[in-house]
Amino acid sequence: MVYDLFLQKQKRLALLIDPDKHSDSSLRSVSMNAEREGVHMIFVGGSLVMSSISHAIDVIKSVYTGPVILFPGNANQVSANADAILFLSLISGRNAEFLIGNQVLSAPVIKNSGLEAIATGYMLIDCGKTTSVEYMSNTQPIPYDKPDIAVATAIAGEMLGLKALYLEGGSGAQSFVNPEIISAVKKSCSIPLIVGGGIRSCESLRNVFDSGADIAVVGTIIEKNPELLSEMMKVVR
Ligand code: 1GP
Repeated sequence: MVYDLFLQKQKRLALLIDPDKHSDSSLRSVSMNAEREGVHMIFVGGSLVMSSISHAIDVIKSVYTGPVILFPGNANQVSANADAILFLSLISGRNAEFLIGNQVLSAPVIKNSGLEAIATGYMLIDCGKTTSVEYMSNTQPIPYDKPDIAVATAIAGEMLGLKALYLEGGSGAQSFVNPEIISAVKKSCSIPLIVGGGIRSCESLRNVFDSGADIAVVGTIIEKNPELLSEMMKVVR
């Protein structure tokens, strides 16, 4: 089970791949890099994905042996070729379509596919600019300096039985999630904590882990600078 990996008390690095940003050959090369460096898992998805997710997963899996996990922007981004799916509910927002609507649409497909679904409370945190998630989901992020709201939201998610929490600054965010929010959420909940968005250096990765993230997610910076992955894996180790 992929979720067992989330429960192990070790820091993990996930590489986010948006299939639309790659040709087959660049997809193969980022995935080979992830394999070589021992990246713990690959997340696949995006706010808008126009290419075939199933094909992208096949290409990734042809060279990468770790778990490939769907990180869907909406109900269309489901593929049985993945090992698991983050079954996200956007609990920081108040848009019923992203709290439960897309989940109702995709649940029967996921069930029939046999995909492992990891129920995850997805929380968008303001990190300095309007992100694709904010725009596409039509929800407001939790303010950067309001750890109390983040904690209340996270506790509610845990009480509802969610299996993980995801603090999202948004892809390409100006800064990563406020460390005060990460540590406050970590202290108040016991389910695995995923943090992503705006992590651009080893220093910020270290900060995210030190604040309490169990799994950190990087995307944009590795697209720009693939060599950094090796340095980031040293931080994780
Ligand atoms: C995953 O959206 C992030 O949660 C990825 O963000 O592209 O800024 O690394 P970056």
